[in-house]
Amino acid sequence: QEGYSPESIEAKWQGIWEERKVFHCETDPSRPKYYVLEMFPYPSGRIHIGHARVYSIGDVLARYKRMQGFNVLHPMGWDAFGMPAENAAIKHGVHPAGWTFENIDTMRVQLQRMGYSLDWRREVTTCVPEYYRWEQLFFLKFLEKGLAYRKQAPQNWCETCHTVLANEQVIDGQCWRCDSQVVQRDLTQWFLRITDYAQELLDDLDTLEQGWPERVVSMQRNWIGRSTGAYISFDLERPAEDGTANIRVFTTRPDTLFGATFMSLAAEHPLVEQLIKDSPNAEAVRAFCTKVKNTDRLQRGAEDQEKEGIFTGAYCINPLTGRRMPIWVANFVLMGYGTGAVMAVPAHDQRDFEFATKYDLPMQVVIQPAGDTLDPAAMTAAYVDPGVLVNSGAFDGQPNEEAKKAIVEHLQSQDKAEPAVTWRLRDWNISRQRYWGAPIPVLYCDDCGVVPEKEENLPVVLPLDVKTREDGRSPLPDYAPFVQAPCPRCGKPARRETDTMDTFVESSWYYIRYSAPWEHGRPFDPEALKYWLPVDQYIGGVEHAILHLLYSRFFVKALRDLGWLEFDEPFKALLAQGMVLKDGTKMSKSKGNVVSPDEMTARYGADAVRCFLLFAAPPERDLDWSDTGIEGSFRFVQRVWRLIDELRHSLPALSAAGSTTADVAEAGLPEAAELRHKEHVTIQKVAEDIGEKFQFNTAIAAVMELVNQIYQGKDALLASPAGARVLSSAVSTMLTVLAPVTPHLCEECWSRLGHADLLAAAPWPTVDPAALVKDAITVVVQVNGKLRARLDVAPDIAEDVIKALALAEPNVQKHLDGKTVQKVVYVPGKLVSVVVK
Ligand code: ANZ
Ligand code: ZN
Repeated sequence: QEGYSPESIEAKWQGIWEERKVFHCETDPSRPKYYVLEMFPYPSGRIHIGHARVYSIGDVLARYKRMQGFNVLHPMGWDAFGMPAENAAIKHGVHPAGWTFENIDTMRVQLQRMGYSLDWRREVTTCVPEYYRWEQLFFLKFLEKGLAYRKQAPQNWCETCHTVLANEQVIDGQCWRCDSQVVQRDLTQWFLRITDYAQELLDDLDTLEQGWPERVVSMQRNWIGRSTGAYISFDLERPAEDGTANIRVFTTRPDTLFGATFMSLAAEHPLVEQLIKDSPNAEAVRAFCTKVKNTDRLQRGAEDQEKEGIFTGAYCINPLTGRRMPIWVANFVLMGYGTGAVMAVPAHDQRDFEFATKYDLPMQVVIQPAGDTLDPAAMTAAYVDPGVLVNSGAFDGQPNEEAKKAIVEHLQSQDKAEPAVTWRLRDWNISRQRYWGAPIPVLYCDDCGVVPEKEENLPVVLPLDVKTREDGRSPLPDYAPFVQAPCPRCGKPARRETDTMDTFVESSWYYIRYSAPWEHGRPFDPEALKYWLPVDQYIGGVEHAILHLLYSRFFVKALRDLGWLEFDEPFKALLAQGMVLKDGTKMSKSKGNVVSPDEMTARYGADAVRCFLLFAAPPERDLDWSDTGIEGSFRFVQRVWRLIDELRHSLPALSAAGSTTADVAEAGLPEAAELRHKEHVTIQKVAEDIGEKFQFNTAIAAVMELVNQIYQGKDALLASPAGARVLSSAVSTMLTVLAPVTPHLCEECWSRLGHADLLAAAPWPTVDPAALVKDAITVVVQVNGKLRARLDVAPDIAEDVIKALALAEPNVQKHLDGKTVQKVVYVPGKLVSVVVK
């Protein structure tokens, strides 16, 4: 008897798999491909248990699909640029590059210890010039096409990180990385015109609904935020000093125009200064605007913020009622959306309602719910639902949806309105004032202005021989060997751009590079790309539901339009896995509840850890790490080990097809029929659970049941050669279907049973449909009265099903050849009779 020692068997099989290149894959259009990808890790130092979970999920799928005959691409790489490297470097006095590469080396070994079936030849590291040179090339192409541009705009600025943040990186007014308060600063930055693709990004979500979680699709829809409505012009009572004669608003509710009783402007609206020029109140208005500008944008957009405003002293005219509307500045109106001006309809918009109530502004009901009368004096909230128009002149009585169109058309004839669509999506600011990133390949020349670097001069290499600064500011602007470079156009001394790209640029296309990462002269090998892409199954955290996925989708569309590729969407299907918690809370160093995969693997082996991570919860759910849970998985793994240890000298060798119904009949034991039945039910269930439902937990549970049944039946079955064959088949099947979960254990057991082939490269077992039926009956098939086949079927099989099965039998087919079937009769439970001529 030999004890289970995961350390030695796991290392042994990892070595053999590597040596025999089992997980290497090649472009091969003659075979069906399957590309499974987990979001690549940031090389932060060590693999944590959350990584181990997502990579275990991906690995089960990869191994399963391989056994199903797919040519599987399962690669790994490193999202290696970014701020933590710089911060760690500052803290520990090391270079970001050194820190990053050391971490990568550590983490690679950790991943290898988990036994993931990865093609390591395809490893991609984003911080090396061989990688980022291509995104510099994409940038130049984008620039040429107007998809990249430079503009000055108020930006989210993090004082702690010394850099701008994309809107997506500001969470509740705070930096997503360091949680410090974000402030607004005017800066000139590089942008990618993702808004050019807003409509397509929205439309194509329909094609993703099948494979993506519903909530991710709807988060993307909201983020893109298409609104249909109209621009409407309001004449100023007195034209402003600079000649401005009207205010344009964007509204989604032109049907409420008769109820617009005042106007709200954003604090940044250029008209404000014009309107208050001669007002005695000018200083107070300016002070208010300054205060508002300094509160961050997200808070200003928030529903629950206290509404505040100030009257400018000026008026405009409602184009339908002809009434004067006081013009206010309001803190909840944003300059970056619509026109920065809002026609306020307090009876039907909640923010306007609160504002009007606070400042005692007039309210007019113009939409009435069917069969009811709203009393403005009694309203405690705006009425925002559909209804019919009232107090709206000629439009009275119209359903409000119809009135939207009618009112815009009416004003359109006077040039006072036009239908419009607006988007919440903003262009993507990719400039970062940080060192550890891919340089943006442009220069500034006194004579030529902004000049793109020449393609043949790429890559613009990030210098590694600089010292990072204590205060976190980028050392690049002060590093002459980098900054000083000749103008690519006129050759005179020019200055290089010292901003680097947002790291989300790297992660927007790494999955394409995996298809042929060794390409030197070009970013992609078109043939490899055509074969492997798009990704069939992407797996990662829901925290990337907006940022990374939207940017990647944009990149694919933009690269497609540049002629680099031919598909429209990067990820056909997406699985958003839950977190790993400890005692119901997130693991964190400060709580001291961090579970390290290394420690667990050292104690229980990678197989038990994988098994637990897959068994403890379905993938989308959060998983609670528990010591009793991992102990349980460890016991199961050992139970399998002991079973094989006990049986390995008594099990007969079998053909790949396993046991047969004849074996069951010959053994003549209920245990034989039951075990063979269980064996095949398990093959089917595990395939469904892994391949279709992603319920790895129930797949493992099914194998556990099979193991139990093997234990129960083994002694009786070993008593006869036919029984032993049934047992042997069930044991082999059990190891095969468990192999994606605990690959080393199964491989070792497999070889101890005398198999010479590798389980990692073995095919998935075939289900015998007859074995799925408990208590099968045998029905004979006759053609013109002669016995031609036997069918093992369920007693209650439907007549049309058994007739079809009978006709499909190869031997029946043979006797039908060239003849016409005249009659097929089923005598239930006994016979299918086919008459041919
Ligand atoms: C009048 C009105 C009446 C509105 C009503 C709504 C309800 P979505 O759907 O998100 O696109 N709005 C327009 N520009 C704005 C800005 N820069 N800052 C804040 N709010 C702004 O929202 C469109 C609505 O948001 C517009 O329709 C406008 O208010 C407001 F019963 O116009 B509405
Ligand atoms: Zn120049």
